[in-house]
Amino acid sequence: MTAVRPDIAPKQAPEATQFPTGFVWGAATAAYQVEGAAAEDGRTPSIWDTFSRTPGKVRNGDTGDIAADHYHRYRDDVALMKQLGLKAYRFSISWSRVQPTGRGPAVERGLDFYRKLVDELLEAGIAPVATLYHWDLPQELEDAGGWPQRGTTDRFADYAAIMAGALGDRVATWTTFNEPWCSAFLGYGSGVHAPGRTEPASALRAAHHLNLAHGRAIEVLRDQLPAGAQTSVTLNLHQVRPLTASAADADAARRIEAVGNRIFTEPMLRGEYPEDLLADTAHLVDWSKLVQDGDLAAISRPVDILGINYYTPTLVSTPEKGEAGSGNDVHGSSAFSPWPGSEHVAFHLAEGKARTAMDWPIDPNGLYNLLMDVTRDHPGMPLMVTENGAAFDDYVSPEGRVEDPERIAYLHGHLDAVQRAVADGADVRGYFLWSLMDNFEWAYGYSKRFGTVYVDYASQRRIPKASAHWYSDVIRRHALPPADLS
Ligand code: IFM
Repeated sequence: MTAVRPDIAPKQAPEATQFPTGFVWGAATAAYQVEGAAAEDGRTPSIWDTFSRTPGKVRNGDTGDIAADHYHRYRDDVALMKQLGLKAYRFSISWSRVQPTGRGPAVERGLDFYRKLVDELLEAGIAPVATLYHWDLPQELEDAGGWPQRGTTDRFADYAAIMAGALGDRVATWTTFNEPWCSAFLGYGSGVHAPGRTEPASALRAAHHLNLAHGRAIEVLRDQLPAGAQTSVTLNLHQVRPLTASAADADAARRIEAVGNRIFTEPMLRGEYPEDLLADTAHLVDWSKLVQDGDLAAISRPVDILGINYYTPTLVSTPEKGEAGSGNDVHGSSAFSPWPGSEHVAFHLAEGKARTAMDWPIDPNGLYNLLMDVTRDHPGMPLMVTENGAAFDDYVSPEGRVEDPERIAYLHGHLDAVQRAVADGADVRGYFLWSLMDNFEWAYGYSKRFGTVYVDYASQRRIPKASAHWYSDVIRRHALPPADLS
């Protein structure tokens, strides 16, 4: 046996840093984006069915009628998730599938789909993470006034109770809303999302009612779920940066932070609306009437986890003299601003950075900064990256493969940012890649592919992209591979 001299250690790759013990590895989807089966088993239209059927609203006139046909193919999809080694699957529930009119008794066939999906996941050793609302309000509730109407919060609390009753025994992690900013401000402000209304005051009213509905649902979930269950909300917090060091640009950043982030985080996590937000928007709504006694106590019921979705930073400035606001806002183009009270702020895309197919600059430091900012502002808050990923113009090679090195680089950079934030004190509990598979990208229809699994929509064949194999390897290692292997 050859003795190894202590001063000459065998050559080894440096130990890769492990993610924390218990760190959850997942992928996410949303009901309208993947399920299809839009008119099956009692499901009725949601605002997205109506919106996507409205000429000119969605690219190519695409709809979610069939989408990735997950409703019929969920067994194969779960098998694929298992094969990739996913530990958790974040999906959303289609409200109008389980409660078609948004009120009254539930439809068992609708509930059965989610029961079967969850059972399949549990059988495969994959933890289900259920989101109650990912933008698809039953159309009947929009017809009755939608989120700007306070009564919609009662409907949501009832719906939360139905779902807790149906799945509470088998789903351990619940999220009330996904990105309520988009529901309020893209849905009722700029109108680039369903229901397509362009009413700044309604957008603010919607934001308050989404907050209230969140708090009321947390109360219901807490009452009905077993003690160990975790509750959460997912916010697309904007990583806002001023374009220059000028005082005017700093004020533009403050305004966008207020109506983009603090309008949700402050009432939810501190039980108050920010004074500067109330002042910036006082000409649009009378907050003293909108926010009723007891609302803030309800909204601030504690959550166990704060979900954070991040894609790209938000770069803002005050407009040059004579220039209108808006500019290169990444949230789609509209003559109407999604920023009530701050319509004059100008938006920019950072120069000198690679971009995704959405034209969004790639900036992993934005995720690091966001996680650190939230940790600074809300110390001790457990965080979960509930969405992160990128669209690229993927295609199938003649050999039947989908090579997506840009997505691998994107994921590597952002997971590295998560690791740096954890090392610097952020309590990040997990990461969900957006998205498990290509799907209906809202106003962009099927023109943008965010999946780590390619979907050939004509045949509904699934092809794991190179990034899916890479992600699978990360999960197996519980660490990032060396950069030159990725
Ligand atoms: O596809 C969406 C998802 O539904 C919500 N967050 C952003 C994703 C990419 O735009």
